[in-house]
Amino acid sequence: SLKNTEVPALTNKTLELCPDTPPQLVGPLYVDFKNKQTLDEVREKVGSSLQKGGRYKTPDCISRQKVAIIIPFRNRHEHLKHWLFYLHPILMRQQLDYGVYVINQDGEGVFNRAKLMNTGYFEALKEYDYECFVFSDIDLVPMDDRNLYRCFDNPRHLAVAMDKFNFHLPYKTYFGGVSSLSKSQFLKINGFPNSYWGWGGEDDDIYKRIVFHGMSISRPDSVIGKYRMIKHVRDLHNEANPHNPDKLRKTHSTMDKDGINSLKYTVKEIVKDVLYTFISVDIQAPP
Ligand code: UD2
Ligand code: MN
Repeated sequence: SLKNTEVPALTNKTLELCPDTPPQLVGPLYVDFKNKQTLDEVREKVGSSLQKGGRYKTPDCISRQKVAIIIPFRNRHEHLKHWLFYLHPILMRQQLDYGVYVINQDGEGVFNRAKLMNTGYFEALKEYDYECFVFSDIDLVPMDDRNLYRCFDNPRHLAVAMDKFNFHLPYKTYFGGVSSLSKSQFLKINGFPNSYWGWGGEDDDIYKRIVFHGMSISRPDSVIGKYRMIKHVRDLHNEANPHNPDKLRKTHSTMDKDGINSLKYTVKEIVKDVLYTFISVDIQAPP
């Protein structure tokens, strides 16, 4: 061991693969959304460890996976600030090689969460050889850093115990909130549906795609899987869509033609903040 006056020799030591359980995790976390800090203060706090565009690679070891975090987004800047404040330190402790992609729906048309997530998958892959994709709502913060933002042998549902559902799964097949799929799992199900405009149903469609393609859902336990959701009202232009339940009855016949193989959008702008990559996209939303 080194005495505290000794300087470690600058060896060109080769890094080893990161341990399966990251050693810096602390477990349960205190989470609330009362703090009034600005985005600049968040930049000061965590920005110095990041590369432009919200990219990070642990210096301690070779990360086990390259992970793109994909966030469907429009007009939730206050939530984004909280998310960045909490998530960056957690993801760093998890020793990931990751990037944060905020996929902003351009214009005022009807919102489409699943299509934005497909778009994020595609855009992230243009930047880096990501092998794992974590899809997260902007308003969900994990309450335990042992909930690993990486991929597993089966598609993973991470948000299993949310405060808004009394820290329980609302139903057994629920797949909303936060999930992770490896590149091959995502491709196997042809990505997500593009046709669910407005609120509801798209998460159940994704669940069915997974099951219909012979996979099952992996989940953390309900202690590690606790989440807080920032309280909010339903956004404008994201009303519950009464056609979505009908769509859901047809997943089996539509899934192989509606998905990443039929995705169409145009990129309007890409902005690289230190904390995230912000990609504005026109997804041809109905007015
Ligand atoms: C639930 C699910 C969500 C999704 C949705 C149905 C939870 C915690 N989450 O969310 O995963 O299945 O139902 O579509 O139960 N967003 C914007 N701007 C908008 C509208 C939506 O940024 O104008 C994004 C944002 O990331 C948000 C997400 O879409 O967190 C889901 O929308 P929500 O939070 O309004 O819906 P919620 O909480 O009922
Ligand atoms: Mn929400």
